Amino acid sequence: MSILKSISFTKIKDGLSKTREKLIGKINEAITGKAKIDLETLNEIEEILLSSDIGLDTVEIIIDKVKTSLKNENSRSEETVKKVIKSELSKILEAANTKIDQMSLSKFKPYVILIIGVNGAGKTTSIGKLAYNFRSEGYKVIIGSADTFRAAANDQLEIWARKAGVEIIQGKTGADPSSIVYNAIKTAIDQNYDIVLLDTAGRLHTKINLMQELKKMHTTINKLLPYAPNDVFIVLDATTGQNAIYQVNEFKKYSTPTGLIINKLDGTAKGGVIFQICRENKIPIRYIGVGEEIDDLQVFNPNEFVNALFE
Ligand SMILES: Nc1nc2c(ncn2[C@@H]2O[C@H](COP(=O)(O)OP(=O)(O)OP(=O)(O)O)[C@@H](O)[C@H]2O)c(=O)[nH]1
Ligand SMILES: [Mg+2]
Repeated sequence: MSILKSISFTKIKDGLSKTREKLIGKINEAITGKAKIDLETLNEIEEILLSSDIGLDTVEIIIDKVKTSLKNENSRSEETVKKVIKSELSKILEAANTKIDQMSLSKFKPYVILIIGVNGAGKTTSIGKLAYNFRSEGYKVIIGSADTFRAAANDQLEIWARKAGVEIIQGKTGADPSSIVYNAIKTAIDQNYDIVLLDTAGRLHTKINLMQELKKMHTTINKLLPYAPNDVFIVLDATTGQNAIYQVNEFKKYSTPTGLIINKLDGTAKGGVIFQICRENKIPIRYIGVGEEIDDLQVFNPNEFVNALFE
């Protein structure tokens, strides 16, 4: 897959407008027209960064860097401040995302992606959007609806599958999720599908039985395809802020996540949480959700993200 193909800079920019207003807009207000950046202004900037959920450690690092560069510069200009903040934010995202491989879709057939996360994070919508993205690139996609926990889950996923124009394998509410996982993968093998997307029930780390069910799904997948799943994406809701970091750590105990999908960035002014997530978890962000439409899932690219914030 040419992963950059599905990036729409405009969508990312629009989706980040709340965070941009709160973060960059406020910083601009604080520094505009100041001939010299004084301590009071730096404190103000620190407050602004903190208020968008960037996280204390990260903010301290940024402010230190700004101070150092202001000392070294002859001109204590507003441009210097913005340049340093932008470069520090980029570094954080790049450090956590250096290991993004091009998905080796051509090497594995079927390529299996398991989607996990807490209730309401946006798993099902992400599956619909991913299915749409992959199908648009010419892949033959099948969805396994392994959320048998909630009665409405099947219908919801079926609507998305129809929108994306892909096949779906479902089971009855209350059925063993692993049985649907099995059927979906078996069908994919028999009928020559390229990609299997597996939706799962929302599960909280406190629900041990649900977390253990995840392990079972992994075993089932392995029975049919020893190399799979190729990817396990944890879906996070950006509006939950700091708690997202905790969720990732809990899911790591029961699964082997390869990437993150951060949703609902359009609905929050605290999109800065993405920097903290990158600093804390060494798992690359693969996609970001910036809206509820089928084409609102964007491939995550650190540079594009920071550029969109500062645009
Ligand atoms: N604004 C916005 N809404 C989103 C985004 N992603 C998901 N949503 C909305 O979030 C709500 C929950 O999404 P689902 O996909 O059903 O979440 P889920 O993780 O499958 O939920 P459960 O199956 O109940 O655990 C829906 O109303 C989605 O439309 C996003 O990027 N932006
Ligand atoms: Mg769901």
